[in-house]
Amino acid sequence: MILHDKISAQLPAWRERMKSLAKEHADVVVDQVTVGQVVGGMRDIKSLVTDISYVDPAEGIRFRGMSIPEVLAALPKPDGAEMPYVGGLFYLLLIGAVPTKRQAEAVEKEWAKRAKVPAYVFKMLKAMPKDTHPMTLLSQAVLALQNDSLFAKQYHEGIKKDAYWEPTLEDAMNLTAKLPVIAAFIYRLKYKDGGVPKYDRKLDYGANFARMMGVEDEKGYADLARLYFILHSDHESGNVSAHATHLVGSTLSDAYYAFSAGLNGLAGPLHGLANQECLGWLIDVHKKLGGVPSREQLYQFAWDTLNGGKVIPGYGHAVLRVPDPRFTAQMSYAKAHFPQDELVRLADMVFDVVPAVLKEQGKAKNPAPNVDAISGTLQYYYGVREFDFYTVLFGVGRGLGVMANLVWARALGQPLERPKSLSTKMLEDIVAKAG
Ligand code: HAX
Repeated sequence: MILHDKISAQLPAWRERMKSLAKEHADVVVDQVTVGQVVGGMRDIKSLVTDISYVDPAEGIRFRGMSIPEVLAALPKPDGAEMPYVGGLFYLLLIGAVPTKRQAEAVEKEWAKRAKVPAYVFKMLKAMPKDTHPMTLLSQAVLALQNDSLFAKQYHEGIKKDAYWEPTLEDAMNLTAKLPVIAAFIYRLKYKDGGVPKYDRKLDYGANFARMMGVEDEKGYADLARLYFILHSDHESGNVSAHATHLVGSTLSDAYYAFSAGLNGLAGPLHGLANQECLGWLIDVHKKLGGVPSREQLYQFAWDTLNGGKVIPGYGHAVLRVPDPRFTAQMSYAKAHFPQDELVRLADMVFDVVPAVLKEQGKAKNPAPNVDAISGTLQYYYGVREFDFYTVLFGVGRGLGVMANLVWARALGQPLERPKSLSTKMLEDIVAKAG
């Protein structure tokens, strides 16, 4: 497989670099840790390593050193499409180079071969209560596939440590291939007629997803799906879904166990669930204020939300300190394709008004929009209007980033994670000693 051979060729050099850091420079100090960081959710403690993506607080995400606009311009596209192959993005994340069209298509072909979801998974999903949250269904489906893990099987047969990454790559390909099928199945099971059409080997990941979802404008939605999955794929290693996947994977749990854990983290309102909450907030504004409001009305509505003790979803970020380039990319897409849509106009006005309100309130370190401030609006336009499904879409995209990371974590022999905890008294003693 193309990805296997490319990783294999790079591996000796990466292993040398990692070995040199671990053996020769292990005592070099990276940073200090403050009491504020220890009691404050470990913000900014530099303690994870990944070469797949990096979030610059003042600039946003770069995938393998490339900004979002650079990625969207450089990756090859299916004929007639506006957005690149998702397979090309997966290649970039795993290999660290922009693929040719043929290479991106080779990844797409691998996915098409592996997309079939075993019938028992669908049967299990169908047996769940009708009001089960779609994220629960997605996480369950991923866990149910664990039975097929090649890594788990080969590990128990005694595979050598150096080769762990190879069945992990197989698991990563098998899992990412099935995610859009499972997601579309969940959508149709919960909100439509149930069942999905078979994966079409002639179509790419994005087009297949649009077809399986059964939306009206398949071509437009295929481009949105490509954009959405690419933008949501990776956001360095410290965010909850990536970190939970990595943490669980560090026990040598396989890709399925690890990603199911990551999805459970993504389901939280402070993380992936914010996209459904954000659109809910926009629609609330629209309904209560009778359409696109005046700036003054919106200003007051935002303050009412804050005074009600709630956060404004889609705004703020733990690392970023500027508007999220993933927000900007989606807003540009919406403005280019359907600028007159009322929710797009409203989201744009919110972008104008809410940062000022958050600044006045003075609490949020970053008053700018994050990825979730607009993503639901785009789905809504294409007729995917079931809010609680939106985090599932995020999950499909996030699968790409965390799986690429898991493959490299195995390839470089990243160890079991085990940070140290202190008691409150110990912290107080440290403070007293510092004077
Ligand atoms: N509205 C109101 N208050 C906000 C706020 C917002 N959008 N963003 C931050 N604040 C508040 C925090 O609640 C916190 O208040 P307290 O001191 O009373 O606890 C204070 O400002 C400082 O927070 P911070 O340091 O700026 O932000 P954190 O790193 O703690 O949290 C969050 C980052 C993204 C969780 C936060 O900004 C938030 O809750 N935003 C709204 C929810 C959201 O959009 N989540 C999605 C984030 C992107 C993502 O991961 N997607 O998956």
